[in-house]
Amino acid sequence: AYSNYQTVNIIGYPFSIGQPIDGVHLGPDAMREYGIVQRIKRDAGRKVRDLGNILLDNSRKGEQFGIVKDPATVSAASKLLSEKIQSVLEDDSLPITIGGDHSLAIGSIHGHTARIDDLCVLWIDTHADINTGESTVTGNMHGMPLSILMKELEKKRIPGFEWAKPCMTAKDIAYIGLRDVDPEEFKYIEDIGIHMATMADIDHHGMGSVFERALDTINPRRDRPLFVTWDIDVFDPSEAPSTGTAVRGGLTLREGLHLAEQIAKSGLLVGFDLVEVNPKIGSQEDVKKTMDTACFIIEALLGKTRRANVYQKR
Ligand code: 6HN
Ligand code: MN
Ligand code: MN
Ligand code: MN
Repeated sequence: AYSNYQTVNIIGYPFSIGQPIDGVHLGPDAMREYGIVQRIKRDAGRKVRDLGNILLDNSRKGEQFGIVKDPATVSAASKLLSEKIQSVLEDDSLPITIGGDHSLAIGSIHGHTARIDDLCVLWIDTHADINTGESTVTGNMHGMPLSILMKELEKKRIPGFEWAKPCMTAKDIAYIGLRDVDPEEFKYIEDIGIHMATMADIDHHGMGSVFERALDTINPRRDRPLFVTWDIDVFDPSEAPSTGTAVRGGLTLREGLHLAEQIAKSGLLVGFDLVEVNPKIGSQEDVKKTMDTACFIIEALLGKTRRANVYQKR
C-alpha cells in the first residue's frame, strides 16, 4: 500500500560536521554528476524530482559539549532536514535523502515520524550510531544520532536538540549489518533491547532470513510503514571504499541487493537515506565504484530487480 508512491523526491544534504574527514558534504553533488537521477528515471515509471541541496551551514565552529563536537551546528542542520522532509511528505511521494554524514538521520527520522504514524526503521550500518555524550570516544556526532531519537535514552540526550522530541522506542527499530559496535553502545542496545543482526548473523542465516527476522521483530503483521537509513559503510570496502569509517568484512553487493530488493518487495517503504559517500577518499576508481554501489542500492530500493532490467510493478 505504502509503496504506491508515484513521485520520488531527491534531497541533497551536503554536510560533514558530524565527522572529522573532509569531503562527505560533496556526496550529493558527486552522485548527481555520476548520474543517479538519470539512473532512477530510467524504467522507474514514476516522476523523479531533484529538489537540490538543502542550504546548510557546513562550517566548523569548534563549539563543544564535553568532547562532543559542534552539536549546535549538527542540530541546526538536521532541523532543516526534518522540516524539508515534512514539507515534501505529501501523499504519493517518497523522499530520498543523500548525505552527507549520518548525523542527518536525526532530521530524516524525526521528519518522517512527525508525518507518518507508527513508523518503523531499519538501520543498515557497520556501526550502531547510538553513542551518547557520556559514551562517545570520538566526539563525532555521526556516531550518535540514535541517542537523540530514542525515548529510552532521553535522560542522556545532549542539550541543543529540544526541537527533536525523542520519537523512537526499541520496538520501532532493528539493525542489520553491524560489525563495529563500541562496548558502551552494546550495553545500551542490550539494556534497551534493540534487535540487532550482525555480520555474523548474516553469515550464519543468510540475508533473506535475517531480513525476515528483523521484520518479525519490529513489524510482525507487515502493516507498519518502513523507513530505511542506509550507511554505505555497511558494504565491504571492496565494494564501497570511499567512505570515512570503512571496516573490512562487510556486505557483498549481492547481499545488499537482496536486502534492498526484499525491502522494495515488502511494499512498506516510505522513505530512505543513503549516507557517508565521500568522493574525496580513494582513487577516482574507488569513488566511482562506491557511487555505483550506492546507485545499485537506490534502484533496488525503488523496485528494480535482477529478473530483468525493469522496475517491478507496484
Ligand atoms: N557512522 N562508533 C564510532 C564513533 O565515532 O562513535 C564510529 C561511528 C561511525 C558513524 O559511520 O555513521
Ligand atoms: Mn552510520
Ligand atoms: Mn557506519
Ligand atoms: Mn531470499
